[in-house]
Amino acid sequence: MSGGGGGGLGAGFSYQKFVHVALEQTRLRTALAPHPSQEKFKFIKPNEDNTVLNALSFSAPKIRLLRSLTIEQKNSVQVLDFAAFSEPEYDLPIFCANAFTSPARSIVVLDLNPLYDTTEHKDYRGKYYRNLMPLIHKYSELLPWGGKITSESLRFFSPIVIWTILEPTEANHQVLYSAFMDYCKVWLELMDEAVRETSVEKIDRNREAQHKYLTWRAEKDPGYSLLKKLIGECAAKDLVREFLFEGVDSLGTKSFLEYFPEYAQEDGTVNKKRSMIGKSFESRPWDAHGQFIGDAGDG
Ligand code: BLA
Repeated sequence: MSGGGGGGLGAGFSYQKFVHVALEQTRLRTALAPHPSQEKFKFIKPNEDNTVLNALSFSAPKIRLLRSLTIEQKNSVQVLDFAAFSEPEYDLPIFCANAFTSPARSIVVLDLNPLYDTTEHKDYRGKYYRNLMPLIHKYSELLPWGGKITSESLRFFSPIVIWTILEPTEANHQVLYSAFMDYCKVWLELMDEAVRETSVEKIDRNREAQHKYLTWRAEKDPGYSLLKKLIGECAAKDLVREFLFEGVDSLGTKSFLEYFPEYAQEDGTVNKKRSMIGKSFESRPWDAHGQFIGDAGDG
C-alpha cells in the first residue's frame, strides 16, 4: 500500500499494526479485559486536526496493566508507546516498546525492562535474561546500538535492550516489526510460565520496584514534551499519570525525590533536567553474556 519503494515514510506506515498483532498474540494466551483507564483516554483529542491518538488499556490474570498509545501525524510523526506490567505477585520484567519516528529518523527502545537492576541483582539476570541473549545476536546488525544515551536510563534497561536510531525506511520498519513481535512473544511466554509469589515481603518488594519504575518514567519520559505540545500540559499530565504510567499514584507512596534524591534542588523541587550525569555509553555496555561492561568497549 505504501507509495512506491525508495523508503521514507509511505502512507502505509503505521504502528497500529504492531498494536493489533500484539493484542492478537496476547489473546491467544489470556483473556484481556478493558482497564478502567481506557474510558477516559480512548477518545482523547489532539490540538491539531492532522493528528490521531489511539489509546488502549487492558488487564488480565497476572497482568496488572497492558496499554498502548499510538500517535499518527499524516506523513510526519509516528509514535508507539506499548508497555505491559504484571501484578506485583510476579517479578516479571516490563515489556517496553517505544518508537518515535519522524521523517528524519526513528528513535527506538525495545526491551523487557528489568524490575531489578541486572548488574546488582545477578539472580534476576540469570532468571530472565541468560536464555534470551540470542535475541541480541539476532538483531545487533540490523538494529545497532543507538549511541550515547541518558545515563540514568541504563538502570531501567536489560542486557537484551534494543536501543537504536534508524532511517525510517520500509525495510527498517519491517525489521522493527519482527523484533517487536519476538520480544512480545517472549514476554508472553514468561508471563505464561510465571509462578505466583506468596511471600508478602517479596510481593511488596515487586510492587515498590514497579512503582519506582513508574515514578521515573512519569517524571522523565522523553515523550512528555511532545505530548504537552499535542494535547496541552494538563491533558498530558493526566495521560502520563493515569494512563501510560497508571499505578504511579496507587502502587506506592514514595515520591520521585525519595527514589532519585540526586534530582533534588535547594528549594526542594525536582530538577527539570532529564539527566544529572549526562549521556554516556557510546556502544552497547553489556557483553554477549549480559554482563555489564560499561564504557569499557570504547576506543
Ligand atoms: C528520545 N527516547 C529518546 C531517547 C530514549 C528514549 C533513550 C534518546 C534520548 C535519551 O538518551 O534520553 C526512550 N528512555 C526511553 C525509554 C525509556 C528511557 C523508552 O529511559 C524507558 C525506561 N518517545 C516515546 C514517545 C514519544 C517519544 C511516546 O517513547 C513521544 C510522545 C519522543 N523520544 C522522543 C523524542 C526524542 C526521544 C522526541 C528525541 C528528543 C530527546 O532526546 O529528548
